[in-house]
Amino acid sequence: MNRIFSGVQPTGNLHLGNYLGAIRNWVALQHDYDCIFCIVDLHAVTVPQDPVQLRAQTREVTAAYIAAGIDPERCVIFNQSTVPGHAELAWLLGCQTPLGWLNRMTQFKEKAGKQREEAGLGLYSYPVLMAADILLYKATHVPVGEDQKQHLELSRDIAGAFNRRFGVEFFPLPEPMIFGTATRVMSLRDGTKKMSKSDQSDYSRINMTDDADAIALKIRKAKTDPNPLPETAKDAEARPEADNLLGIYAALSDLTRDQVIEQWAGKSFSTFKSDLADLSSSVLGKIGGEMRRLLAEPGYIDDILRRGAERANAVAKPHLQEVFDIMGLLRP
Ligand code: AQP
Repeated sequence: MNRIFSGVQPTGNLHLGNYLGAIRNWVALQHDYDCIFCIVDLHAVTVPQDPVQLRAQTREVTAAYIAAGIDPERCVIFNQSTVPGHAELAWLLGCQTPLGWLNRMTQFKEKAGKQREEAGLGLYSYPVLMAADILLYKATHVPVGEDQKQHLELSRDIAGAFNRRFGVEFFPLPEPMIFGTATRVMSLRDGTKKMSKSDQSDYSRINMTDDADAIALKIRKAKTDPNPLPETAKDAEARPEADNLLGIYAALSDLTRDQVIEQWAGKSFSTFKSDLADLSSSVLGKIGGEMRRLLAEPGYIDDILRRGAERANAVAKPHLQEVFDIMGLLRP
């Protein structure tokens, strides 16, 4: 069976983008693939984290996976730092990765910004760790949002470079799976920026744990232009904030973007926004409630992570052993 690996960073408030761009798709895929879902805490520490918050957020992401419908019996759920193979393979693959490849990564440029000289080495080599995450399990498919496309391409390049360098067909080239109508959910305050956990403005994102009032307020305040809703897909494309809300509506209601445009063409934003708020609350309300219930039982969550780590280690260790052998690293 083909294998999926994917993950979310425990870096703050999980939002509608993480849900629609990633977690929701995983729920649908879990029946057809051998699935490994990680809480990527080693990625989180590429920027400063408060240790107390990091622990809490790791449990929160785990709760979100389960509350959204990922079955912890069927799928492996674990946090990355409990499987040492991720860091070990990242080192070995880093030794095969030219600096020029990493210099092209736009996420580093965006996250480091003007503080490039102060940014940590981990932030720079983040995509190598991501390649290691995937290749450690010889995953064949990686469902992610649009923002991770470049990193996925690099993972394929690194896998290919390793295979060529040692003359083997060891790592499969992982296929990105970017699908759904909301592969890139944008900020509610700025249709040119993606919805993000680290955005300073609370009104920019809908959190997975927001209640109905918070969701309604954020959608009401979402930036739109003064015109009625677009009449055509072309018109929508030229209006990023409207297009974003239409995409969210389509994803939450399992309709195509064109169907939603047709349904709301020329109507006022106020009725559309109130409908969108109801739709968002009905989907996220259930998940948020279940997350709160699970988070009240940290022992249950930790048990799932512990069992997940055992299962992940059992897959990872033999692969890493083979990498050592291929590279000539003696294990006396
Ligand atoms: N806005 C988004 N639209 C669609 N998909 C998204 N994803 C993230 N933001 C959007 C997808 O969610 C998965 C997990 O993302 P992540 O936690 O690893 O980190 P990120 O991509 O850096 O996401 P954030 O939430 O924006 O975090 P910060 O603020 O820390 O950078 C991935 O599959 C991602 O594609």
